[in-house]
Amino acid sequence: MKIQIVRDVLEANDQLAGDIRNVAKKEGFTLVNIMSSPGSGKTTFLERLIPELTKKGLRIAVIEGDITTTTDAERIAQMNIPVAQINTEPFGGDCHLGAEVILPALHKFDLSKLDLIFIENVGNLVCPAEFDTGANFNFVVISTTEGEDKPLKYPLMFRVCDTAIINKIDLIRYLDMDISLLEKNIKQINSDIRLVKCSAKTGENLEEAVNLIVSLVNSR
Ligand SMILES: Nc1nc2c(ncn2[C@@H]2O[C@H](COP(=O)(O)OP(=O)(O)O)[C@@H](O)[C@H]2O)c(=O)[nH]1
Ligand SMILES: [Mg+2]
Repeated sequence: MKIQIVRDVLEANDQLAGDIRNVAKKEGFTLVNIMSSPGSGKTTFLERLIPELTKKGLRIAVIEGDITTTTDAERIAQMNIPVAQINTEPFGGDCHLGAEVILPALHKFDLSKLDLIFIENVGNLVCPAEFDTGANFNFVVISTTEGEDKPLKYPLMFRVCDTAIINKIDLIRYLDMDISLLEKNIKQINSDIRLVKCSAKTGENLEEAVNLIVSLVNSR
């Protein structure tokens, strides 16, 4: 019985995720879901990326997911782009965003005026990977301070993502970490995943992420 309930929840979510992809196709926007553990640099990455993507002519909005607080949404709103905040605390403090909360958040925007919508998912390497948000592309941000073994410990996250952003490369020189081992572990879980190494803090190699996102939007 319990298993049946879980299956029903996931099936309902998958159906709504399909509806979201239909809305994206009809309205002509691309939806990119960004996931990571807390503190990997999702918001900093968006703060750096969005001005560059705007310069390339993309009209952008962000859906911010957190259990509580609007701090990230406030950081994003400073860039004068549309932001929708989802707090999961009123409905049980969910550790992920499901398609049922993404769909109404999308309708807060004037979708005809947008090319690209980012979701900053709740910081967590487990639950967000289990729920399809309806995104066209899934990114995981993994920072150098998290250790080389996380892809092996949290494989589903790396399996469902098409791109892994290895962030905080500016810190490597201070850390006892082997970045090639981290890359090897990510590829062991998902040999097709794209890897982009950058620093959202210093801006090092962010151009590669910018160009990648522009090409993903243009590919649709
Ligand atoms: N050194 C360094 N710090 C970073 C980098 N990216 C983010 N941070 C810092 O990491 C902390 C968490 O970043 P934040 O963007 O809030 O992470 P989030 O929880 O994934 O959204 C903040 O103190 C950021 O300044 C980076 O590339 N290098
Ligand atoms: Mg954040």
